[in-house]
Parts: sequence; structure tokens; C-alpha cells
Amino acid sequence: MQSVLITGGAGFIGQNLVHAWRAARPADRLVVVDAMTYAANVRSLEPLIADRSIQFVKGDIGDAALMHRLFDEHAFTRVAHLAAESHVDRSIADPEAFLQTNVLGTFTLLKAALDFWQAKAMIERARFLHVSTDEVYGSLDFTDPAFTEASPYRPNSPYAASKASSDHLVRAFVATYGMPALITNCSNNYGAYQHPEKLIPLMIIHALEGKPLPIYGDGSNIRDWLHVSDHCDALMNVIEHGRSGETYNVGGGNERNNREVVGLICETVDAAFAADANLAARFPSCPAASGGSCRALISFVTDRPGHDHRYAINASKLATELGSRCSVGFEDGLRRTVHWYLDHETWWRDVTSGAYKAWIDKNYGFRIAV
Ligand code: NAD
Ligand code: TDX
Repeated sequence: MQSVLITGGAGFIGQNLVHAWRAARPADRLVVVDAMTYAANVRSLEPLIADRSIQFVKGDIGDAALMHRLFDEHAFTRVAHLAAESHVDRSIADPEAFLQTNVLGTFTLLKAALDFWQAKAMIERARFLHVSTDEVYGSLDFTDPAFTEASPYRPNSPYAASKASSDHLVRAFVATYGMPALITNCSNNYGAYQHPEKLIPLMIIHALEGKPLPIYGDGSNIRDWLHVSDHCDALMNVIEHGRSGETYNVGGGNERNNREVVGLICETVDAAFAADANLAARFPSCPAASGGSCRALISFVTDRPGHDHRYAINASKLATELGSRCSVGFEDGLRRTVHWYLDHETWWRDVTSGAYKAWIDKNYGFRIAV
């Protein structure tokens, strides 16, 4: 039985990880800490909070007193650290929060974990998993080999630089203090509960509402799409079986350019409307509602500054050492994701209208550390 802290557990990957962990390891004690930024949503966690399967704490990883108190109260033996500012475009518009949370917040959490584990002589049996990104390695050309764990760090956005900085802090804690930490660098996740500011949910929702589908630049940028369920399986494997001090890359093996991704979303939405007559009444502005194609909505817009051209992950270390391989093919994963958004209209309408945030402030504002 482990006592587990999941930071950022109300975010996209965090929520998926909480559910996956709860299902796979029912004996573990789970505490979620999340600052409840605009990106957070605890609705899917509410049943787990209500039946006390998890404990939820609204709090900032940069709050040293809170972090120390949580370690004292729960004696964590596992930390899965996902809390971050995660959206590249926001980091370009307003980078400061990225440095606060991703760099200083990670430092504060590392320090609280190290202090506690040293004081209690728990270094040998504790594990700290730092969840990072392939963006730290920079951008590839078409013919370059995929990133390995030995690729040099060349971050190009303030987000990527902040994640690179946090990776370096974790590495330094391992080398200097013997911190029992591991790092994963993964590619673009997609799936249920992703905030509608990110490419795939944004395009699905815009298609349903008949709004333009804004592709940056010429849409030739390539990402390696990883289904969030495969990512969560890999994270649980790495934290338990990975070698302390090591880095593991996690990839989906699904390289697609943005034009292909948006085209596939259009085809998937069109097919869903063709198969279900009720959708036309629910989403009358979608071109598919009147027999057209969502492709008519595609528009190319001004590129993102410093837009990385290609990410690709060589995940052979993870497969060879730990046996983790992705199981979700991109077409299947995308179809499941489109249907998840079709089936969770209230969820994304609340997020996109801002009503959810107001509700959260009201209902969770009082939930400070217990
Ligand atoms: P997300 O933005 O959906 O969720 C992040 C969560 O962290 C939110 O719930 C937010 O409220 C919380 N948070 C932010 N600042 C905080 C703070 N100071 N204290 C406590 N909580 C705070 O992000 P995500 O997509 O779920 O990503 C999770 C992690 O995975 C991040 O570290 C991100 O860098 C990494 N990652 C994500 C992807 C991806 O494709 N989504 C790919 C590679 C790596
Ligand atoms: O409206 C859009 N139009 C568009 O063309 C948006 C939102 C994005 N894009 C492009 C930019 C990227 O090439 O789509 C691609 C994916 O964009 P995002 O969803 O913003 O993801 P990305 O910038 O690749 O970063 C994501 O993967 C790595 C996550 O947000 C990061 O947290 C993660 O580290």
C-alpha cells in the first residue's frame, strides 16, 4: 500500500491518472492537490471525493507551508507531479505564471518531498515522478531521427523553457541529494477531459458549433499523438518499476501533421452525424447537420511565434526496460475522443462559458487543506 500525492490532479492528464490509479491500485491512499486554475475541473472526481476514495486539497504547489504539512499528514511514498501551466500559446502571451508554477512550484515541491523523506529515512522506498514534455528537446526536421532520452535540450517557447528548467532541477536533486526521482518526457496527449483550448478539443467543439477551424500557418507541423490512457499506464509503470534517477520518453507512435489531424476530426464528426439523426437537432450550426462537411470550416491563420515544426518520440527504452507499449491507434482514439465530446456537451459548455469556474469558486473555495 502506498500513500500517493498527485499534483495537478484536476487537470486533463491528472483526472485520467486519478481514475486509472484508483482502478489499478485500490489499496493505495490518494491525495490530489490542485490550485484549481482555469484549466482545472473536478467534476469527474466528485464521486471519488464524496465516497472518500480520494482526498482533494485545493492548494498551490508553490505554497511551501502547505506542501510540508501535506507530507507530515500523509507521509507520501509516491509523488506523481503533473501540476503545471501547460498551454504554449498562453506562455507566449503571459509567461510569468509558467515560471512561478513550473519552475518555482516544482522546486518547492521537490524540497518538501526531500526534506520529509530525508527526515524520516524514507529515501530508499519513496519515488517522485516528474511528468514532463517532449517540447524540451526543441523541434525536428522531417528526416531527423526521433527524440531519445539523450537528445539535447533546446526549448523554444517559454512553456518549454520552464519545463526544461524543472527537468534540470529534478536532475540536480537526484545528483546532489540522492532524490529518488524519475522523469518522463511525453508527446501530445489527447482524450477525455482535455481543456478546449488545445488543438483536438478546440477543433471538435468548433466543428459542432459551425465556427472556423483555425490551423496555424500552413498546418504542416507534426505532433506524435499519445492517447491519455496509454500515457497513464506508462506513468504508473515508470513510477513503480523505472530506475530511480532515469528519464523515460513516452510516445504514441502516431505522427500526424495538423492538416491531417483536423481533416480526420472533420471526417469523424461528419460520419457521426451521418450515423445519428439526433445530432443535427442538437448542433444545427454544424455543416454536417445539413449534409455538408466540416472541412468547409477549415481556415489557416497567422502562425504561432517560434512554432516547433515536428516532435517525434523514440520510446524504445520504455518498451525494452519496462514493457510499456501504446495500444490505442490514432483513428480509433480520435473516434473515441469525438464521441466523448459529443456525449459530454454539458461539460465543455460549462468550461467554455466560464460558468464552471464560477461554480467551482463557490463550491470548492472553502476546501483548503484538511
Ligand atoms: P492541464 O493544464 O490540463 O492541467 C494542469 C493542472 O495543474 C490544472 O488542473 C491546474 O489547475 C493545475 N495547476 C496549475 N498550477 C498549479 C499550482 N501552482 N499548484 C497546483 N496545481 C496547479 O495540463 P495537462 O495537459 O493535464 O498536463 C499535465 C502535465 O503533463 C503538465 O506537467 C504538462 O507539462 C505535462 N504534459 C502534457 C502534455 C499534453 O499533451 N497535455 C504533453 C506533455 C507533457
Ligand atoms: O488553434 C490551434 N491551431 C493550431 O494549428 C491550436 C490551439 C493549435 N494549433 C497547432 C499548434 C500545434 O502545432 O496544433 C498543434 C498542437 O497545439 P496544442 O494543442 O496547443 O499543443 P502543443 O503546443 O503541441 O503542446 C501540447 O503538447 C505538449 C501540450 O499543450 C503541452 O502541454 C505538451 O507539453
